Amino acid sequence: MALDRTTPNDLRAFWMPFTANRQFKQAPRMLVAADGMFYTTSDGRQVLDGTAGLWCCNAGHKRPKITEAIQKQAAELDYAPAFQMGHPKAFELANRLVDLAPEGIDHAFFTNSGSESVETALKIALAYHRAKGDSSRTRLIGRERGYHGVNFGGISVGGIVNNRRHFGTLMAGVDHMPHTHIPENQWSRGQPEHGAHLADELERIVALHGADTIAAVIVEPVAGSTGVLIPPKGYLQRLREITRKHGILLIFDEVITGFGRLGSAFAAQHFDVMPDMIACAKGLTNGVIPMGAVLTTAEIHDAFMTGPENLIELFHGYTYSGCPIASAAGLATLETYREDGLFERAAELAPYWEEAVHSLKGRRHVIDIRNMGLIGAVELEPIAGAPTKRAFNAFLKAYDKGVLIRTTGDIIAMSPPLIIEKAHIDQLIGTLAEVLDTLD
Ligand code: PXG
Repeated sequence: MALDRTTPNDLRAFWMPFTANRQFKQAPRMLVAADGMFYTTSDGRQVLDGTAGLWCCNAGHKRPKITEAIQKQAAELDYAPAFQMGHPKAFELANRLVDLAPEGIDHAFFTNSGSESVETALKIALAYHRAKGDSSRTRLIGRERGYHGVNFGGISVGGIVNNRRHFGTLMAGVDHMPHTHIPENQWSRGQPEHGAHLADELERIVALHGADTIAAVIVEPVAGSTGVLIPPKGYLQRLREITRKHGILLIFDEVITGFGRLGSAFAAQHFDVMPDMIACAKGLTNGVIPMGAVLTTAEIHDAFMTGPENLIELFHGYTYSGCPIASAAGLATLETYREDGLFERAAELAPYWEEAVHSLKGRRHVIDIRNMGLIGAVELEPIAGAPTKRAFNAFLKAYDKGVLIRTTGDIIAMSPPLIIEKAHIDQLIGTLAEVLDTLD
């Protein structure tokens, strides 16, 4: 098949997301094909994918099983109404998902993205308490530096200032815990030692508002977009104890940690902390077709299953909730993960990855490095008066040298597909080392 390697001659109409549009359009970076660990650019270069797309292509690119499943599904049943109708694959996928999830998670509600999974989880939390007659529980608690997508609920509980400041007053009744990124933990490998006590800040919030006004706490077990913040040892356990003590639901936003990133299906299993809900997306379909899900306990689900059986229990859902092609892609993705043993592979490779990422200590401008599973972050000293510029320059130089990394602020984040080989890790980190040496 001939690849379209041309760049369109008019780039104006497409308003690109989370992108410096004017800068991009002066020097576009176009990807035209992908296979395994590599993208092909419009100028015919191979670029090693150090980020699994945007943390989503965990099985690497162009996986035959997933491609075939999508093609077959499109030819067989392209779409089926999602409300008051069903099709078999959505039910099948829900079963497979709860099989993968921690013991005690029994139901899946489908969405189309991480942002929608977050909104759905927050709404279920509010409606759950109301269904139980606890309707004073309306407050939602997030965390500073948290990223929970871009919809109004998500940016309200989220804690990234640029994602919030332009959009008015956001949702009322939200409070935030402090983030866990403290200087004592510089150069940490895996979970840092210090900071479990930061979970106790929830007690302060409970004392301020009263537990009976709080519906849920939402956190990313490992925060990604904000620059890779790893939970201190004991922190998530403490959060679970405090939420349980006060009847507050605990939601794990596993949009990036789900599907093997830490070496187990979900971070909940890796940390052995059982949340009440898991929001996921991305790796659910290997990033190939938009899809997300909220996974819940039977206790939450069953609280809605009361009243007359002819009535809708939850007034929520999307036209594409569990749509046939996404469901087919999800099933094929989960099979691919299982057949290739990719979660186990991520766990096996994690020590090699850790050594490789930390080998960058001592390079110019590097002020911190942290890692967990197949996630790594290299933080750079910002250029005085020009924050984000140094890391973005690293991104541009790395792309020119054939590796794709991500930056957020002055932090370089890497999250490769779980099929990565040691030689690819060497290429990724070796190229980044060269790039760091040439940065202003
Ligand atoms: N929650 C978390 C924890 C996420 O990381 C979302 C929700 C929203 O998902 P959607 O599918 O609505 O984008 C995310 C998304 C990056 C990066 O490079 C991270 C995300 C998206 C794009 C880029 O860090 N995470």
